[in-house]
Amino acid sequence: MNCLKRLVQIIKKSRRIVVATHIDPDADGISAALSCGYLVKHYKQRRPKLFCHSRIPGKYGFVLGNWMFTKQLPVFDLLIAVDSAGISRIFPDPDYLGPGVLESKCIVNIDHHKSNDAFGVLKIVKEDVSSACEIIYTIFKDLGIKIRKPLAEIFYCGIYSETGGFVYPNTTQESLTIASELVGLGVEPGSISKKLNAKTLNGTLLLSEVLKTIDIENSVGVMHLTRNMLKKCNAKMVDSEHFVSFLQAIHNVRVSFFLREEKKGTRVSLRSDGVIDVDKLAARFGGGGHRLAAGVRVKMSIHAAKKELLLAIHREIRKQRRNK
Ligand SMILES: [Mn+2]
Repeated sequence: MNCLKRLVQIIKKSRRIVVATHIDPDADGISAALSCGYLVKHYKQRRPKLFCHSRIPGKYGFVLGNWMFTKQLPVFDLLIAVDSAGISRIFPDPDYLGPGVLESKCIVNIDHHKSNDAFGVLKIVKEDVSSACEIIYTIFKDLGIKIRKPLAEIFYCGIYSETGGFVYPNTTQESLTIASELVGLGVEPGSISKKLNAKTLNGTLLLSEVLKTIDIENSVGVMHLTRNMLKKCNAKMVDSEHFVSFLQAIHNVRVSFFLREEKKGTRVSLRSDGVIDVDKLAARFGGGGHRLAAGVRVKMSIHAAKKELLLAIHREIRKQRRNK
């Protein structure tokens, strides 16, 4: 049976459906969950519950409309996981559910990460697409389900964000075609990019603090954010979501990473121009993502994490050069 037929059949026969996105959700993760919400509603005439272990950042309020995510996992017999390479991206604490719970449930895995570990009974995993939203948009089209403006905006937000506003290498003819179709359905690109790119004043002041920490060693750029800086600027961690792109944009910087001090350790965002695969590098420290953009949390201070990562990145660059 083809996998879309199977997806529809699973949705139709399930009673309690939860759509879940990953921790620290981004626009693609949130939009993918919302659009799956519309998909379920189309077949069940009622909304599924949406779950995310983290709070949804306030700036995505306009994407949510009158939908809501819960941080408390509802009882379910079907879990549709989106934009998540592994189930640990949804439930970071493996004991959260208790033993054997996941094994006894029906899980659908809709994702676009190369590192997807193929969990779930039904996997709709494609790597050569821009975003999770692109996969779900294609599902709607293939199933012949009409897309109205509110849903078109949700898809557009996911694809726009995941491609960095149609500039990252995952911007393809297909993703631009879909964006164009979404505009045809009433999406206004100017107003959406304005909303998605809006910054707070305190977030901008925080950026000025963080930029002072830039350090470039050969072609590797690094900078950091401490909890003190957050306090000083009265800013929030989510204000720093896009900061790493400033580092990676510097002439001659080929790999960059941004360290953020958390309560228990350091969160690292990595970017590469392709000289090394940062997904693989992050995986060595327990994280993941894509070849050119990845992330990881380490139980180290900023200082220790910077040292370890610089070492690992330089070693990897040398290895890649030797192999050429
Ligand atoms: Mn994504």
